[in-house]
Amino acid sequence: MEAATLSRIGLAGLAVMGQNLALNIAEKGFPISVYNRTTSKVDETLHRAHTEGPYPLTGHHTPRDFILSIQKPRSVIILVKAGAPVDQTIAALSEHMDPGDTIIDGGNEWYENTERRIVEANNKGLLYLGMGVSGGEEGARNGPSLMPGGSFEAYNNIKDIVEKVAAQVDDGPCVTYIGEGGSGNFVKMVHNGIEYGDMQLISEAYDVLKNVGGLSNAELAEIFDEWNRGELESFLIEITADIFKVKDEHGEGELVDKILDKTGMKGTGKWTVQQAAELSVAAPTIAASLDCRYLSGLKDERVEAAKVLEEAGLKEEVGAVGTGIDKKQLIDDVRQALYASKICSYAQGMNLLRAKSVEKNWNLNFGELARIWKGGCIIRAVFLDRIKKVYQRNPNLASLVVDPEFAKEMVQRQAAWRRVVGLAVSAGISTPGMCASLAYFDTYRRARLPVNLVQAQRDLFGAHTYERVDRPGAFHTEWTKLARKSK
Ligand code: NBP
Repeated sequence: MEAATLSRIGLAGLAVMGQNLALNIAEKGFPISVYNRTTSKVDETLHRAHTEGPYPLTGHHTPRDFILSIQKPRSVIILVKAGAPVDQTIAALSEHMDPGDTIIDGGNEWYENTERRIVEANNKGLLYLGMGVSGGEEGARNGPSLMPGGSFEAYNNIKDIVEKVAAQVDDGPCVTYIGEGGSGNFVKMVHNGIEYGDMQLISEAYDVLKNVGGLSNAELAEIFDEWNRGELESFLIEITADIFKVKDEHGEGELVDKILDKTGMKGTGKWTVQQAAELSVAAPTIAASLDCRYLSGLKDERVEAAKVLEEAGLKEEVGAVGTGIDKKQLIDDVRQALYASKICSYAQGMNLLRAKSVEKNWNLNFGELARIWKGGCIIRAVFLDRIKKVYQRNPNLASLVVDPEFAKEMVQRQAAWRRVVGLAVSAGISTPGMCASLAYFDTYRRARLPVNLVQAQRDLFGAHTYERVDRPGAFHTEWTKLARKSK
């Protein structure tokens, strides 16, 4: 093949993400070769490149033809289902690749798989990147947030491409070299954990406004539209407003009320919580959102529990609380509670990233991470610009909670935050995310906690020793003997 006809880059795996990212890359003027195990998807992508373009995209039906159609050193993005399909795709493609070529896995991959594959690729002289891609179908097509980690040399080979295809915000493209090893996948995983937290908090705000405040879907749409013009401005608030406006084409009212209350999930939220536990980082808001997804899955059990507890005498308190409510005040309180809860949730996510960065020596730049999340991805929000500036001012900040500006905002909002949580608790409306955030705030900000008692208990039954507040050293006391002697 003539060098002039070779593509600049290749992409294998043409489901939702791959197809749209390939078209995005081609649209930006980078000739691209595409391949998929099931070849009908290759033809589908070619058709789209022709009708939406024409764009410089060529389709290939065998791994060999695909690889040989790319200019050297070759860069090949893989967007297939995470896990074994990635290994199988790498095996099929790498057979035809040469030393110096690069494999870029754009899937939601477990970071340790990426670290294993980096070593395997290096053994063949290949370079490797694990690149988190966020923004779903729309982001992939028009500008995602990209989180590439692994070989810096490989990153430099594709820097011009990813900087063009990523979402663009006021301070640059939503992509940066994240760090070595599996850091790109890890950062994407925590991004998803934060996304779980955001979605949970928004659903709680909806629950309180609907079931305590009595707001209709039309009113909710209006409120979320209004919130999207203020400090909460974000993709998730914007799409939530849209959701409330969609009518049910099969019946009365809005579609949102007809959706079964059972959430799906693909595992990145669970990994985030597992990693938080591994690293001894408290992430209660993210964990609460995961637990809520698990509980939502128990639909039949919940329906049964509602019956059993009603028979046991539990009364639905919601209506009773709803009658004496100042709607305007409630809406404003919920907005403030949501914002303050969100700060705590992001504090947890960023602290998890910091702990991992220290453990792995990744040297993550938190200001840059917040910046590349400002556009393209699901958690994109105006608020991330604030987080970026906070970490630019102080890269070693212990927690977002103690940044002077965020601290002030939380203090200003705490009365509203406590009112919402209190009201929800008395109405029997569970707000596990808001409660977890508030408890996190109240635990973190207290100079003294009641765990002196826990330490005493541990020392009593396990001789684990304790430290004292007034003198150094480890102490053990014969608690039971002393307590019973003093009787
Ligand atoms: P899927 O995760 O649904 O995977 C489908 C693709 O994997 C198809 O191209 C399929 O080929 C290929 N594949 C499978 Br399945 N097994 C294979 C094997 N053994 N060998 C070769 N190819 C195989 O696609 P997606 O939803 O586009 O997501 C791709 C990646 O991006 C995933 O890691 C996902 O978690 C991540 N992601 C998705 C989103 C989203 O919004 N969907 C957002 C962000 C990240 P076939 O056509 O021959 O079956």
